[in-house]
Amino acid sequence: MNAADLIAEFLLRLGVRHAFGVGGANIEDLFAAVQRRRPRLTAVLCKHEHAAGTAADAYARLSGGLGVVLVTSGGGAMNLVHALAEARASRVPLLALVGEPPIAQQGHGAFQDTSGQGGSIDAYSIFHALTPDCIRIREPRELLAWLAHVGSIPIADWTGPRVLLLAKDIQRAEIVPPPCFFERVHARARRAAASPMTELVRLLAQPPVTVIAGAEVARQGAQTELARLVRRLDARVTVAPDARDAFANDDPRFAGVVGAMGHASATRALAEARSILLVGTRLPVLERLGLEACLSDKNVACLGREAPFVECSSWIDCGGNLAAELGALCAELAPAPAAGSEPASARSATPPAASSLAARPSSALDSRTALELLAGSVPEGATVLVDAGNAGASAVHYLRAPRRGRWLLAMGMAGMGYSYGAAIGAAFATGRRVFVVSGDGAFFMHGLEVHTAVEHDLPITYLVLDNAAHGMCLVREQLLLGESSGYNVFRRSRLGAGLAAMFPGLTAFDCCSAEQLEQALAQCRELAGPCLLSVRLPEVEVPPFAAFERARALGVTSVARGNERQRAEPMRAENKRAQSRRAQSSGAGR
Ligand SMILES: Cc1ncc(C[n+]2csc(CCOP(=O)(O)OP(=O)(O)O)c2C)c(N)n1
Repeated sequence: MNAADLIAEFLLRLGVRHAFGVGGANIEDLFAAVQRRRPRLTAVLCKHEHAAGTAADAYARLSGGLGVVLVTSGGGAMNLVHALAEARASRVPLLALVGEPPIAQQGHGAFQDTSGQGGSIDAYSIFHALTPDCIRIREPRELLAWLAHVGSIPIADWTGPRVLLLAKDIQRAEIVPPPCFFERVHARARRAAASPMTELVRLLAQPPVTVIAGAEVARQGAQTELARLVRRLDARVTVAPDARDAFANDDPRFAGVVGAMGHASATRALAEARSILLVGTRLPVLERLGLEACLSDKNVACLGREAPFVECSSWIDCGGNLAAELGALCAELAPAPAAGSEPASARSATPPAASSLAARPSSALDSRTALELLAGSVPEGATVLVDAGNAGASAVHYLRAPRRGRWLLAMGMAGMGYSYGAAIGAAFATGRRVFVVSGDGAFFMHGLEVHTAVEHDLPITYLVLDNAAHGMCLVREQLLLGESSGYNVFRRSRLGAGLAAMFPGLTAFDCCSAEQLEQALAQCRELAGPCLLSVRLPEVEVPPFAAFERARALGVTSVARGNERQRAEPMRAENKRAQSRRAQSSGAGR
């Protein structure tokens, strides 16, 4: 077999069923090897390498397995940088297979040369800066050694992406794997839990306990073990913004989201606790904003794969074994209170406010109303993908995670547009409906990936909160800088009408009122494939974000769109002058 076939077989042994990518001369052999294994292994063509990378990222986060992305050299490789940075920052197990020109041509003017030779750019240096696990294969036997090494590491123990740079002739080289080569590849082996729990048990014996659950909980499939532990501790639960799926949002013990986009009820639950248990989170700044003072006088303990960013009396490094460690901790604690009794912890927990739609004028359309209407259409087991900006902050605050579903927010890079590629990976990983919530700015960055959803008739509902602005930046400019220069606003567009015309097969709407959105959602509920709802927001709202709390407390709910007309007028005049100059000079040359 050739090296490309060997890699495709290797992926199959790792449990990979879909690989995402964009083709090109230097990666076509790998694409072909993957496609030859359909339907066991299928290549999904994305429209941009960033989307392919984020599709693989979401596929890994949601399946608990490995995400795989295939790109060519040159622009293809460079387009992958952002997605790999997110996977690295969020510790997502992802394998990037990056093609390079044939070795003999490298440094001699090869097409899309990324070898670093002969004055070309060096893809190795770039990817190595993103992940220590980057290797350029120079000979086929190096590939065998690398695959044997990587294949022996359980996916649960990967702490980020790995990059394999493969020249085209290496992909085509004949390789004979040693006997039993594939038998040694581990897909998901897990180590047994063996950590000493004594200190943790002692700390947690001091009630009341409040848990802060992070994204690792759902990614490691540890929700059931967490729920059992919480009952055993009679604890309350708060979650990180990217971890709404760690614990049932309608459980009486649930006290809301912590941090910058979070709920006052979560802060209260933590303030009232004597002991705080971090589970699967390191508590970075956006998660601990507003909690620093409260954390400083508590017993803080942590179960997670990396040391927390906050002072902690006890940290158990559970690697990829969070579920097992939670189970072990539970077993060491005193028995739970009698079933059916009201959780003591829930008595003073106020669940995050859910507004009454009836209390609002029926046609008013703001982010909160739109999200509450969307919530009625999100079934159990669905996945919600939340993008950046005001849209993301509002979704974190107002939208609940679906029961037994998943919730994804790329906090590693917080890069706009993550959700468009990720939705493709999510749909393939779960086979269930995926809901994307994004701003129009994020749509303009990566929204054409909707075409991939149309291509595969994927069950994805896109909700674009269209305020014709980079809303979050506009609010910052006005409320934090005290300026209003207008550069953050755009001209209005009609995404629904435009996309429906552009992509036959896509059901798409522009919704200007709550009634229109309700009707559109009702139609979308009948669909098996993709649909897009562009919600026209008349104002740029001040989002539920800690930095703007003071303004919101003063009743400032939106900001002016700035002086874009004044800014645009001189530009239009300048354009007209330039046009007439061009017309004159081309006339003069005739
Ligand atoms: C790739 C990337 N570039 C820039 C930013 C900085 N940024 C954060 S929010 C935002 C504006 C988001 O606009 P939009 O998607 O329309 O959402 P809105 O805030 O209007 O709801 C920008 C530019 C970012 N997060 N990611």
